[in-house]
Amino acid sequence: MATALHNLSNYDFDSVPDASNMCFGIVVAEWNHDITGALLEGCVKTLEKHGTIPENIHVKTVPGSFELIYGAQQMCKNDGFDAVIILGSVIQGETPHFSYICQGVTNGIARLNATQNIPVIYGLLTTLDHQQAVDRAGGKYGNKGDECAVTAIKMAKF
Ligand code: RBF
Repeated sequence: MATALHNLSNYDFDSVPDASNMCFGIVVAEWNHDITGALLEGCVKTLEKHGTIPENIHVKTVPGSFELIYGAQQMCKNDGFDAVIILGSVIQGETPHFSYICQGVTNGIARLNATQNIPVIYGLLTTLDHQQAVDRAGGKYGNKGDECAVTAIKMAKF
């Protein structure tokens, strides 16, 4: 959890397996692109820090977070990937849409994890406002993209 006590970018480097032979698919939502762009940047940088070569990081975009489910499902069909990462940012608005999207994506990604053969890493920021998202996309609580990269490497090794 991203609290004042936990920075999403802090982790024990030596506890992360070597990722030089790993291949990843990343699906990024275009909604709130300032946030999702920062998540992607952190994610790619961290994968490369652990040895993944740029040619083995395959990025695709989808319009909004709801489409991350379909995007991830399509990527799961690629035998070459060791893990798939979804990156999105849902910010609460004035309609109940926020809850429906968050719940839909969460359930959809959970279902993929239970039914597909590769891990799908859940990089969805669900925040009450834009500042809370900025704080977790390279701001004062670190970058959720870094955390997702580390999780993807560990789950690929699993
Ligand atoms: N997609 C996001 O990734 N983040 C959002 O904060 C977000 N808010 C939305 C708010 C409303 C009122 C609507 C209609 C859509 C929103 N979407 C958002 C887009 C959604 O994930 C999806 O792309 C569209 O609903 C089309 O299926």
